[in-house]
Amino acid sequence: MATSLKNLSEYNPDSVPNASELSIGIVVAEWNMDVNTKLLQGAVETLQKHGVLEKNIIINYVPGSFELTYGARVMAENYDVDAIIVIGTVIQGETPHFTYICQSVSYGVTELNLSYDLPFIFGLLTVNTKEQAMDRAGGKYGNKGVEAAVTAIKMALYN
Ligand code: DLZ
Repeated sequence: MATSLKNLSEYNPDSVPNASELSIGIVVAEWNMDVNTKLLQGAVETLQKHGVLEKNIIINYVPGSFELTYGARVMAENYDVDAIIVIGTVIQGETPHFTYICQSVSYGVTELNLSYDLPFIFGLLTVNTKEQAMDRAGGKYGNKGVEAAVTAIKMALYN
């Protein structure tokens, strides 16, 4: 479904289990940090809303989205977390860079999901313009960070 038909912040709170026992890792890319800060804020607020303690939210940073896979793997190896969200924003430019980065992150996150007994959540915006990114980082189409946090809680308690 196209994002323009869905508000990323809308969900049924009753469908989200209590998360007070969970620890959640978040890896954030520094490229497009103005957008990613809003995604991170949406994710953290949503985790806390459902009971995750501030001390149990571990946040690490990597230079760009391409490095998210490695950052998430290092977090999985070094922290006792129940799910890991990767947050980044890739904006289409004039070169094929966009395609390579998006493919790399989606492939990398899939690989991590298959390699670890731990869910890795895809909190990556892949958009054509900065405006489209802001629309999905707390703007008119909601906040992808909220969606990623809800997904992380559900998948951490998935059985
Ligand atoms: C190089 C690059 C470009 C062109 N665009 C983005 C982007 O839109 N979003 C993002 O998160 N990172 C970008 N990067 C940086 C790469 O992800 C990576 O950090 C560098 O290529 C170094 O490996």
